[in-house]
Amino acid sequence: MTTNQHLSARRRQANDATFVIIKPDAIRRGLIGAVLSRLEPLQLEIIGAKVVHVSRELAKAHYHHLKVKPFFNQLLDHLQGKLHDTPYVLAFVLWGPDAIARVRQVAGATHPEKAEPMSIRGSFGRITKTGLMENILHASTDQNEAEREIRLWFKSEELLHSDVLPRWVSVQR
Ligand code: IDP
Ligand code: MG
Repeated sequence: MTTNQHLSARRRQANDATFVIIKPDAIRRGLIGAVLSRLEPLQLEIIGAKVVHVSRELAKAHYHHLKVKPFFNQLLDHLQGKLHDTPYVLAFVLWGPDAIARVRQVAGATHPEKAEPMSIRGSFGRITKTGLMENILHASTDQNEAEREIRLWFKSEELLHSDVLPRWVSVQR
């Protein structure tokens, strides 16, 4: 094995890909730049980025694990931008060392009032009177979720250097 092959093998082991959405509440409030500037110091690579008009089907598939919850329909409306008059979200795949856990840490806890104050959700998130969590962004929680979400939202040809990602990205579709 050459030194370069050794290095790329180590990169493969140490890095993971995570999926992030800047939600409609953040877009409506002009917080795209603020969110990205909190993520940028992690020095992850943006290997996928796009504007997505979220269909009901995509919203349902994304949040399928919450379909029994009383707030499910509101959650779908939220992701579709219906509650903020914002007909799109920004979706990203970020790649790098320990990306999933580090992005979750910077994002903060789900409930904005319980999130660490310096986190993105702790800094900018809020709960509305109707119980809507305007928590600014979505970020994958673990490798299985990241895999499922990246497959759901991105085609492999929309991702940069998918050869360094796990095999599931390059074989999809
Ligand atoms: P996460 O976004 O931190 O991963 P999940 O439990 O996966 O949290 O929930 C997905 C989204 O559903 C949350 O980001 C939030 O928008 C919404 N949500 C979760 N729990 C509640 C709740 O108790 N009330 C209202 N909305 C909720
Ligand atoms: Mg989640």
